[in-house]
Formats: sequence, structure tokens, C-alpha cells
Amino acid sequence: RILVTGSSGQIGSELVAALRARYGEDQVIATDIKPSQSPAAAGGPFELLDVNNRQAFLDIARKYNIDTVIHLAALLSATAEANPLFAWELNMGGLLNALEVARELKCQFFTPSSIGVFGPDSPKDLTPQLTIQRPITMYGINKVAGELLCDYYYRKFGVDTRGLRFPGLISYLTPPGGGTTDYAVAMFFEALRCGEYSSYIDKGTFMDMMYMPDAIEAIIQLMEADSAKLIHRNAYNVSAMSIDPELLAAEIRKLLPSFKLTYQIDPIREQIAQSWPNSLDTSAARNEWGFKPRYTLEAMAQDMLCQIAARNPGSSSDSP
Ligand code: VAH
Repeated sequence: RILVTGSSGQIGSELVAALRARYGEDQVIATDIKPSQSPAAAGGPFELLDVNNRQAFLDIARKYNIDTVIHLAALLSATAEANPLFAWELNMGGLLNALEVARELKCQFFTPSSIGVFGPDSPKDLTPQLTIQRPITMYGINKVAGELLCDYYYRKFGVDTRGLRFPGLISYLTPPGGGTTDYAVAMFFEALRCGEYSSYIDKGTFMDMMYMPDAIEAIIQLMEADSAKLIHRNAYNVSAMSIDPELLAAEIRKLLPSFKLTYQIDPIREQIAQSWPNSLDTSAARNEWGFKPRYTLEAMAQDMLCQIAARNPGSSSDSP
């Protein structure tokens, strides 16, 4: 059985649904600090869990006889930057508890890392799998420490830890959750709601992105991969595209010709975005476990607009 923390979040709500479809509804225990609202995660066991409560974490894992921990509960980059001490406590304390549960119950383990592990000194273009990691954000520090902690639990305790350095993830099911890349999610919703969007990230600021279905597929593919083939295990660079607000707006205009993009730069999130890579080298993921994203920018934009329009009928004059 699989225990998922942060199951109501951007990744969690879609991952729980996908895992339940693949392994059976009663095989996936969704947990979160707040009751689950997302329809995607409905239809299976749910438990309230504060990941900073190690005993409660252990009790739930034992109650359901867990053999896999997928730890998603965390603060994202912009929220963490506004609350650095709480971010350290939740992002690191929660991860340590999750690793301790996996060690005690001999579970397989997954937690996401991020392009946020890289900083201004990392190579910006085709950022290598193995390179300088000196992030300037609390979130990035948490993710670098998290990658090293997961490697440590693998080497010292034999926990089968695995991770992915996610780019900005774009999905239509859950609202943006305090990330720096979330402008790319908001742009789709605003394009359909009112035909315009004012971006807090500047034109020419490129970041890696990926459509959520490709992220979900990558997690399942990695977790089912042969452990002997995993050299880098914590955590693989994965990405499907490198975009800036202008490229995304041009794709939206193919379907909504009157869409208008303006700018109202948020200096904090712009500084975070500029400290991250423009594009990642994903060859380790491709070579070690066959990573192959399906959605291009064009296919993602089409699906996002159609899916959002289908959920919000009559939302835009020239809907796709
Ligand atoms: C964030 N969406 O913006 C997350 C992610 C690479 C970005 O870590 O914080």
C-alpha cells in the first residue's frame, strides 16, 4: 500500500487519482493536513496528517501496512521565501519524518526535488545532472539538503529512495500553490476568464516547464524502474520545455487570438526565476529509466485551454 502526504496539493491531487486507477483505490492512502477538497483524489482512504508529527505518521503507516511512502507535503518557493523558518521546519522536519517512517517500515520512498536546487553559479543552459548547487532561496536550500538526505538514507540504511527535479508543473485541476512558475498556470485561467493576464515574471525569463500528466507518468515510471539501473536516484533532472511568458502567450493566441499579455513584475519571484536554469539536461533520466515526456508546448496549451473551458462553460468569447 502507498501512503501519499500532501495529497490535496498540485501534484498530490492528480497523483493519488492516477495511483488509485493503476493499483486499486484501497491501495493508496491519501493524507494531508487539511481535508481533501479535490475530486481527483476522492474515492479511497483519507487520513488527516501533520507530517511534523512523527508518531502520527508512523501510526498511520502501520495502520495501513504501508510499503511505499510518497512524500509531497511542502511549501513551494515563493511561500517558503515569505516564511523561511516555517519552511525549514516543514520542508526538512516533514522530510526527515517521512524518511524515518520509510526506514522503520522498510518502504520504497519518493519525494520531489526541483529546478530550485540550482542557483546563479549553476550553468544556465542545459544544466547538467551533476553540477554546482548553490540556490539563493530557502526552498532551494531545502531541496538540496533533501536530495542529500535521501541519498544518505539510501547509502546508510538501504532505503530505496528516488526523486525527480521537477520544473514548473502546469495543471488545470488545482489552483496555483505559491510557486514561482505558477504564472504559467494562471495565464491559462485568466486567458479564458477575461482574455488578458498581467505576468509577474518578465519577458525573456526562461524556465523549464512540464505538463502534469507527464510529471505523474514520470513518477510512476521512476518508481517501477529497476533499482540497479538508477545511478543518480536523488534526483533526476526532468523537463519537457523551456518557456518565457511571451512564448506561452503566443501559443495561447493560436486558440484565443485576442489574448492580451501585460507585465507587473514581482521583484522577489523574478529574482528567484532568474536564479534558476533556462533549460535542463535530462539525459540521465532518459538513459537510466526511459524518461520521455509526451506533451509539447503546443499540445499542452491546447489541452489546458480545452480542459479549463470544459470545466468553466461560457468562460471566454472566442473559446477554443
Ligand atoms: C515552484 N512550482 O515554483 C514550484 C517548482 C520549479 C518550480 O519547484 O516553487
